Amino acid sequence: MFNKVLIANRGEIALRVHRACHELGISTVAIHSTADETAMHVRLADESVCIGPPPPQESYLNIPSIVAACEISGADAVHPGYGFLAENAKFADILEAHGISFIGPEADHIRLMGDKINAKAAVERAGIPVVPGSAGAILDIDDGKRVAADIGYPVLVKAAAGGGGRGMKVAKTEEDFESAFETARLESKTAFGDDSVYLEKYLERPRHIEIQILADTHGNVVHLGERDCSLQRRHQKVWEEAPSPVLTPDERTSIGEICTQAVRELGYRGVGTIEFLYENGEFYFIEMNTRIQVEHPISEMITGIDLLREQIIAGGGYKLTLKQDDIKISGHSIECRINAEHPETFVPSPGQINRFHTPGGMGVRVDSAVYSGYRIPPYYDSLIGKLIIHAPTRDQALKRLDRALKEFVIEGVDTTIPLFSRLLHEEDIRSGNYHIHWLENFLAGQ
Ligand code: MV4
Repeated sequence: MFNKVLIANRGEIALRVHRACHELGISTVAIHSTADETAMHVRLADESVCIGPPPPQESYLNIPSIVAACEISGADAVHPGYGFLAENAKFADILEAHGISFIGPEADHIRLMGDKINAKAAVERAGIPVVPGSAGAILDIDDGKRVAADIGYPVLVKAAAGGGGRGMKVAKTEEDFESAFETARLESKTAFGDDSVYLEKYLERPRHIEIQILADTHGNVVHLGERDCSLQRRHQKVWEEAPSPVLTPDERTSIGEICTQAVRELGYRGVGTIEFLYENGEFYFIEMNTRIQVEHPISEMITGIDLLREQIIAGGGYKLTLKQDDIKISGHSIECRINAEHPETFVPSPGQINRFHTPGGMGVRVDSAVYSGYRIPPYYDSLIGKLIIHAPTRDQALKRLDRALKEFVIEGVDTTIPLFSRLLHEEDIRSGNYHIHWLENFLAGQ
């Protein structure tokens, strides 16, 4: 097993990785910017290295500084967390060239899944259902209009380099096509430096359901069921739950087996998430994430599996001891992302947290790196922490969430806690009857 892991991240995920490493007997190295000298991830780690000034480009995204930190500290592996360099194939390549393990998939799998056109073709060959659409990139308007007519309007123009909804435009009819195509291309060129786009049938009111998979380098692949992440605002997840309120056990088994078989065929290693849109009982692949995700704890809560531990074991080339038959889904879990933002306007609210008191008791988990007196710097994302609930049933989870939100005290900055209390009163939330546009519609109607 690794002796020393450098954690190339900050905030709650850096703590999550540190905890898994320590339980495996692995020592940890924190890296931090000058804005994070007093951060909890630095205090907790066995060693720390300052790698640059506050802007992410000069610190948490600065590959030469991070490689230097590995060499100075003698780390034999890097855990990238999520965000920053977690899905940067070049970073994985560079680490490998320096004889440092990247705790994640092979660089080529990161590269494949980063190109949405190639990713879709590869998973389709491996048996995963995809959204009907163009066979590859669309190069000109006339070709696009022919393919769009074939697919049937409305169609969605998507960036091959996409993600986060950038470079994505709906064409409701052929009259809209030219403008949607040109706008998507321009946005994609600006955001990603690549103007390749492709077409898909536009699904109007789907849910976002993703399958968590875990694979080792010995052909063992398991899935941990799904997470329903339909409640999003501007492509940021706000509330996630597992299991999905709408899937049957048979649907879960069926899509889970399709995903594990595909991942085995692709020769993928580590944790991964296969994201689907789900509408009228059908799954349609949209993308695969090759990192540990923010919302991974809800899968841990319903399976009892420590995903970070398994990811590190698989990353070290060891065999997973888990078998699919050992994985039983038990109860219901909900995660609320608590951000330092105004609960109605979502304006970021960095600054000092004067008082921080977390809820506790049975079935309540808080993954956070803040403490009373901590000052949230303005340079990074606004996540204060994640409130994760587990209970035997969904109804009990909703009640437990309500009481945990009431216990939570965060003073000094605005937080999104009041939003969750409001959501708990909504009949559609109580019944699980929501889709990917529900939250934005709700917020627009307030
Ligand atoms: C779609 C779609 C409808 N139809 N694809 C948004 C980001 C990117 N990862 C995929 N996205 C979508 N792809 C087809 N064919 C609607 C979205 C979408 C969305 C997806 C998941 C969660 C929230 C969303 C919000 C708006 C649009």
